[in-house]
Amino acid sequence: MHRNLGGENMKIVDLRSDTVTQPTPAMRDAMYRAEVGDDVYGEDPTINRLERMGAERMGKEAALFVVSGTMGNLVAFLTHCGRGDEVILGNHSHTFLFEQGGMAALGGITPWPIPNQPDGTLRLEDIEGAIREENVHFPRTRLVCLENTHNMCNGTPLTAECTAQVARLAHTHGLRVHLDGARIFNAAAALGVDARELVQDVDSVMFCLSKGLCAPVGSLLCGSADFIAEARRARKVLGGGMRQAGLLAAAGIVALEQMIDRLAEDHVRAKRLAEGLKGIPGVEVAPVTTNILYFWLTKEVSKTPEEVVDALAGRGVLLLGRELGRFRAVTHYWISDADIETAIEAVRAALT
Ligand code: TLP
Repeated sequence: MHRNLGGENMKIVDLRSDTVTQPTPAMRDAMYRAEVGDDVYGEDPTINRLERMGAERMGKEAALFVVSGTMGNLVAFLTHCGRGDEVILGNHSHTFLFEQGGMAALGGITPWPIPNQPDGTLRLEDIEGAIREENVHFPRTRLVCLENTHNMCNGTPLTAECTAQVARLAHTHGLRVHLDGARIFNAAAALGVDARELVQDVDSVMFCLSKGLCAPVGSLLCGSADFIAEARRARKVLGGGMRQAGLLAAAGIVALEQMIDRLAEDHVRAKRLAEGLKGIPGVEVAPVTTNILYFWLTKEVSKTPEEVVDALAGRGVLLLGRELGRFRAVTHYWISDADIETAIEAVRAALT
């Protein structure tokens, strides 16, 4: 991306998120040609195809196209739970921290946050301890929600075994499991497994097309045919019934066909960025396993995070500076090897 700053055409290295990704030329072409229809009548052939492909990729019976990851998670909560039900989730999960408490605000569902371990997992004892007994004073526990990869926990992927253990425990207690799999294909790439293995034990999974996969809009919620039929109602009441949105789904199809197999490249670049940053005095870097990298400054550095973010922006490098006291940089399709070197040098310069 280029931006015109004060007359100079500066290349911008945008590491704030993989949500900033522009659609690829193949996506724009597919959008232009997409066959469309009224999706509320189930008549958009491109959306129908994308939903079939998404379900197949997750090994589930059906899928629902929604505008965002936030909507996909909320639709899942509204479908699994009724008013007064409770959801057990991680205290650093996106669903708890960054979705406006939508489940409570719009669904009358209470979240019960339990500690996320540094690798994004939830301890089985903590889950078990949070499950409510039948008692007239208590809400009813209905659902456990996991996140893979875990955004705030260094983008760490959750293994299939870990997810299976949680699902076994939840199902034994008659609970369901929803997975916020916004970056599930990054998890699969990092672990070297098929994404189906990572989601086979959960009752529903949401994944995003509009992050590392570069589609401009959209996520897919996947689960059993019955679950998705109910979810379609929840999406509609939220105002998320779209009409000729096959224009958007067309880009999603390209995302699934062309953008998954290359995600490992983003992980390599994130690791190179980590290596480079580690060489800069005053910088500490968290372990990197996927495309999300966190770093922070040691006490010896006198600059505030805001000053550092501003200094970097002045050099054309954008990243987030206030993520629980850490900086976040996320690699994606539009970040090249050269951009990584630019970012490393910009951080070095910003700190001296
Ligand atoms: N995450 C965004 C911000 O909201 C923080 C980002 O830049 O990382 N689940 C996870 C794990 C996410 O990281 C996000 C977006 C969502 C859900 C929500 O997706 P959207 O933005 O499509 O609503």
